[in-house]
Amino acid sequence: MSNSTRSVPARSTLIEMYRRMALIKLNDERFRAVIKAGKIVAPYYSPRGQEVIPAAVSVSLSDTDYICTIYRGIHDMLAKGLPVKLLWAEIAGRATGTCKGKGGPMHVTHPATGIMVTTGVVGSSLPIANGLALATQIRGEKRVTIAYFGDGASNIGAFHEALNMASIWKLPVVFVCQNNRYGEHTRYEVTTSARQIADRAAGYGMPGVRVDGNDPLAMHAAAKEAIDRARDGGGPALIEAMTFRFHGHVFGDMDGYMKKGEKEEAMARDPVPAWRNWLLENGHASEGELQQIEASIQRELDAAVEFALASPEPDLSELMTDVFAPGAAQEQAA
Ligand SMILES: Cc1ncc(C[n+]2csc(CCOP(=O)(O)OP(=O)(O)O)c2C)c(N)n1
Ligand SMILES: [Mg+2]
Repeated sequence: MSNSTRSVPARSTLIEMYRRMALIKLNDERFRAVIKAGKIVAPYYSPRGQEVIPAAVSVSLSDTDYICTIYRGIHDMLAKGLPVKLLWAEIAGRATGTCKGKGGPMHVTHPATGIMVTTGVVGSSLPIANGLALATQIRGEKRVTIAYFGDGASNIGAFHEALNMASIWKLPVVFVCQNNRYGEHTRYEVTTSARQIADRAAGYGMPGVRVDGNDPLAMHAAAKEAIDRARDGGGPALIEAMTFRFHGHVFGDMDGYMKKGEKEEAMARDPVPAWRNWLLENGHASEGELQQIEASIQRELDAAVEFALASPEPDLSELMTDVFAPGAAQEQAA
């Protein structure tokens, strides 16, 4: 990392990127421990290894900017500022969660922090992001929308349609592809015709860049440039962020389809301790300061787990609420 010659952001930004990365890593470790202990039963798509991408993107966003993400999106949500307690309660299916426990891990939404949709339908975050961006454009707001998705999703029709439309209408949306080299159990090369997904941007008349998604400085610079341009009316961009997932597709995945040693090699280059070391070696942070950040995250996680497990499940009377917009249920019934 960080042979990058780009200008280094303010110290507070460097530390904030670390805080968000550490939160994602420690949250993931806690999550896997709690699932293993049988305290929560939920499908879990670990984002471990992909921490840098949303940490570096979201420090250039505000609460009022939007993100759309996917089932492997807990890192995107935490980096955007989703309260940890509400996330845990939602994933545990409790009434105190972001969606009253009725969305679960694949459908977390929290508009107060700009988390507008989480989807299990591959590729569907992109057209939804366009819709949000179009609304902000019509209202004359200076908000930016980020569409997070995977490498596999770039082969779905919705990707191509969404990029075309965003370009034509100059929508303030940044498409962030997290290329972790696999879609479920299939390698990138087996399914994807393009040498680089970033190259596909040219077909839709927008800037496209491939960046090392595990290098916080490179990722931050690419994201900031695209976000600033979109906010200033310059239209959309595609960022292909290269990364690797550490724990297979879904919790319990045995990784038998992976190249031997590939995962171990990626894990040895874990971007979170690498960034921590970089901050220390370059005098941007002290050991004590980073330890304090980590301890504070652990306390927040303790409280979140306790809150989620102590919260009630949604009442049966909630079954049909929040399903239709107000008034629509009656119209449907009529
Ligand atoms: C429309 C659609 N087709 C297929 C699937 C099944 N499916 C779930 S995850 C996945 C792989 C997606 O890979 P990628 O976009 O690279 O995201 P990653 O899981 O690697 O983050 C597929 C094909 C789905 N959920 N939705
Ligand atoms: Mg993938």
